Amino acid sequence: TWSAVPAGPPDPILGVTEAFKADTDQRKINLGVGAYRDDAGKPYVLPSVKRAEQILSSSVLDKEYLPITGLPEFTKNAAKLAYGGESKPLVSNSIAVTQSISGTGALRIGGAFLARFYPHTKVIYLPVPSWGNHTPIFRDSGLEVKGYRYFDKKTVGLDFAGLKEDLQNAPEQSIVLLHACAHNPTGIDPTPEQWKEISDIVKDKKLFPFFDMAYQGFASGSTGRDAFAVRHFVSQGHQIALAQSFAKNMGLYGERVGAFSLITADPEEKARVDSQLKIVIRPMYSNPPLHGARIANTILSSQELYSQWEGEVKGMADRIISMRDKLYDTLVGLNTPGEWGHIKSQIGIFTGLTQPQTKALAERAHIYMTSDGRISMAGLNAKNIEYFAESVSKAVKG
Ligand code: PLP
Ligand code: TYF
Repeated sequence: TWSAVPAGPPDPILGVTEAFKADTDQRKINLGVGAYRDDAGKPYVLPSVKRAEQILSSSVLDKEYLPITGLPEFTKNAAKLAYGGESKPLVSNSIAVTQSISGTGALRIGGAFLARFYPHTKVIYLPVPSWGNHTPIFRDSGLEVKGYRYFDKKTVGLDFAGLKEDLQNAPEQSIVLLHACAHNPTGIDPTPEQWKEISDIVKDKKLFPFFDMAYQGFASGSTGRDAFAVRHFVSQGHQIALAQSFAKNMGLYGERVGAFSLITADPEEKARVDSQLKIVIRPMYSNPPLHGARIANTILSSQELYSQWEGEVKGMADRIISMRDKLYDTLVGLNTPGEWGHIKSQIGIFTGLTQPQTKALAERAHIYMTSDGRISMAGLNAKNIEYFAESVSKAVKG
């Protein structure tokens, strides 16, 4: 029956982990997947998450199905975290929000909703480059994917002129995907001033902004500061779509906790949109998982746990920043040819090396990263950073 099914390529990110696992060298380092590791290189379960789980396990809770759009307290609190408690559309009950299977599921619900109901176009513009899963998610949702310029190889920074030109030249009312903070894979974000200009172009051209916020808190260490772009757009009257993930900022990766929201004109429109979100979701997976949403909601709804969690997010962000400083200092200290300032100026988990270095590193030094040269800074720690820096230095010197 399946004789005509061709073998597909492995996932470019998760495939790196497979190669890493197969390597028996003691010094091996996995900088492929963007998952946080503590300073001992181990997966990190946040203490606030452990406390929330203790609270949940001592409560009498059933395992009944959630509603199609998830745990209502969780979605309310997730929206508050993203938009801020004072957000006008939030206060006026004009935000349609549903729980999702983490950020990926939120993007997929959004893609499917837009493909079905956005009246103006089926084209979505992604930054070049973008997270590798964006293109398949939106394509499988029924949208057509195009790109806008984002990364400037020459400056290892934002191609702001190219970005503006491409958005200005896009047909009016096109859909534009924006990484809210900690851009994956480049680690380069627009400045607040640049976000304001982007917001103006989006308004001028009547573009539809779809924000992907997978790293709220990871860029600056503050969830409020990292929501700047989202909140600025909303304050300017944009009716945005937003995909949120709690995988990274709560370390809830495998629990699959996320939210998708759409700003609508008023509560009556919100109710109609809500009803159609349910119709999109119901045949996909009926209703979302319970446990992770309970954990996230326990943290978001307790003042004490919330402040503890904010401290833990900052701790993760700060550890990554300290690794950036250490890597920069060590590379420069070893007189490594080239300009390494971007390691310190980039934001969030990821930093880019170049492709020939990637290959040399994997082959000679047992260091694994994606083939575009992206490294996950979270995989570096006090024990392996010098070996890593020395290996990069050697690879660059040739
Ligand atoms: N969006 C971006 C930019 C990401 O980097 C990721 C994961 O790394 C996601 C969305 C979705 O992740 P998840 O489905 O685990 O929340
Ligand atoms: O960019 C990353 O490393 C994360 C991890 O199907 C990831 O997105 C990779 C593949 C995937 C889900 C998460």
